[in-house]
Amino acid sequence: MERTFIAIKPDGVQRGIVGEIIRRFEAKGFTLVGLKLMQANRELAEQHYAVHKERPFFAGLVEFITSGPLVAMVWEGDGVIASARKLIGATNPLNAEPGTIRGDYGVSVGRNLIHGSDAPETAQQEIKLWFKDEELVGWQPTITPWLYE
Ligand code: IDP
Ligand code: MG
Repeated sequence: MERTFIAIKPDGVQRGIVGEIIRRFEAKGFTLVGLKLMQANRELAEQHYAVHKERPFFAGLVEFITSGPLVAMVWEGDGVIASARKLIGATNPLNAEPGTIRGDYGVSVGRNLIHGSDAPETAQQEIKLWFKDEELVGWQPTITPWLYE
């Protein structure tokens, strides 16, 4: 089954919507296979956002993402990478549809609450970057037959 890396950024933790975000992924039918509260160091943040290192917002982004606790997660399910991006909404919360996490809770691109991997290759890289193998638990919820035919 497909897996994706999701992080509730420090603003999401400070805003007190960790439970609400996890609830949305659970309610959708995805399976939590990794979860930890942590504060990312500069090296980890720079590696995670390496693709953006030439962008003008890079320094501020790394500063922000390392500024406090975040919640790192791995979620599993059929099509979870693309579906999570839909649950999350557009990068700029002002463009994100109501009903999405960024659309419901955010107002600015630099404080958009949550990260989700954008493709299978990045999902694999990010999961490896943020989690050790032994921190991930493969399990099958007993409700699986009620989610998949
Ligand atoms: P994504 O998180 O929706 O995949 P990306 O384009 O990959 O969006 O950008 C990564 C992160 O960088 C965004 O989630 C946001 O936190 C930050 N970011 C992107 N564009 C800007 C900007 O123009 N100003 C400030 N921060 C930005
Ligand atoms: Mg991205």
